[in-house]
Amino acid sequence: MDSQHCRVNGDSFQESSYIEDSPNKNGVISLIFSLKEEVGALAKVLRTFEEKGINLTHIESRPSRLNKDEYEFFINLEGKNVPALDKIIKSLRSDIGATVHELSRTKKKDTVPWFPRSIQELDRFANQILSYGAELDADHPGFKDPVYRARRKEFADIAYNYRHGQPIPRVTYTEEEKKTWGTVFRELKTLYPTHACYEHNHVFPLLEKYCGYREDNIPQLEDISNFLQSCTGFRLRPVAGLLSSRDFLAGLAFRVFHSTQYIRHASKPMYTPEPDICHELLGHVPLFADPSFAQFSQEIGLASLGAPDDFIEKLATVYWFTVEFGLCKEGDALKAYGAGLLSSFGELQYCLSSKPEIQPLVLEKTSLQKYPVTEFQPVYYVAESFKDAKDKLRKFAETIPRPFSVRYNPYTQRIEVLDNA
Ligand code: HBI
Ligand code: NLE
Ligand code: FE
Repeated sequence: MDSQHCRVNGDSFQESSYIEDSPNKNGVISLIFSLKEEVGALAKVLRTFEEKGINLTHIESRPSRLNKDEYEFFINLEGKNVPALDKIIKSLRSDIGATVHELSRTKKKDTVPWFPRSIQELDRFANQILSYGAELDADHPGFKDPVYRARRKEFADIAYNYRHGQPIPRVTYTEEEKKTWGTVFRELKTLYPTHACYEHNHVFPLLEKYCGYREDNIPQLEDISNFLQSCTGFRLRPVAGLLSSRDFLAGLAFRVFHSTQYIRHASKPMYTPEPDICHELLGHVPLFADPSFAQFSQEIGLASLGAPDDFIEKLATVYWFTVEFGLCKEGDALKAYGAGLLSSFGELQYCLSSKPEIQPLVLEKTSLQKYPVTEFQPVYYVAESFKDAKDKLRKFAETIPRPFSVRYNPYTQRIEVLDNA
């Protein structure tokens, strides 16, 4: 993809991944429209674009699923002349009777937010870090530590320069970093047999055998990514810090997990509010090797594509209370499967104590729950099983107001956009 698609670094703390394009600035706009099959129908439409001086950069066609005598077209165009484009869309609707859906990256009423349609397009997220990228916040334990800050910058550069398909660069961790990992690894391992769910305990020995999980070794993302691909098709991509919920969830739709590569500050091994390599490798990775959990995660991602902002917030909340902080039933016992629990020695003990409130997972309710991000959770939600969580999520996803549905094609690694009947 060319450089005009790239986002500007430093555009921080926006909840969604839109660019506020002014009409004169280049942006990409996608349209889906359908036409009755007849000679010259498409040519007529294309001529309108030509007359208004709008440059088309991509076009795809296919027979419509809904109407046998119609064709659907998906086009990308340069959003330089938005007023002219509005006129074209109006005339497509009124003069030709076409159904037109606009997928746009600009925040505008009645448009569907832009989303990646191929796995390569995830490259566009690389520079969209919300916080903590290399610039640490004042209350971060590493804020006053120049060595830690310089190190974080090295990791950020790996992530910024990474492109889909490349091997993830291997990192030589320092003695101090290895010591921090060793502490976290050792302490958590004593809790897993009693506190972690079955699937986590099932996969963990495989990671020790094949991926270098050891107290004295920080495993490499590339090795883990290859391992996960052989289990469930999930892969890792290095990321410099927190992405927006929209971008982060979109990755899951492609079975791509954005993983940090740096480690938490040595002063706080037992709990950190931001993701780090301990959180990703000890918390998330074991479960992405489980087929049912992998599918659940991907479905959250698919549900997020092109969804409106308020729905993204609900999905992010569901993600938070399942993938990050979920508990599940195992017979009469409760176990942790949330990655934020499985990577924090402090919170893993706390979540199964009598202190927090425990609620059944009911997405209509869970999706509205407020939560703190820098301390232990006051409430946890319990899933009956991953399958149950997935069934609930499918029902919930049907309530997303979207004029289309999506499907992932694993052969082409593309999202197929389907008409909603
Ligand atoms: N970004 N890199 C990264 N890692 C996460 O775990 C993450 C994120 N952005 C948002 C997010 N998690 C969640 O809070 C949900 O909003 C999806
Ligand atoms: N609190 C977790 C930990 O200390 O590992 C990280 C949570 C990231 C969302
Ligand atoms: Fe996480």
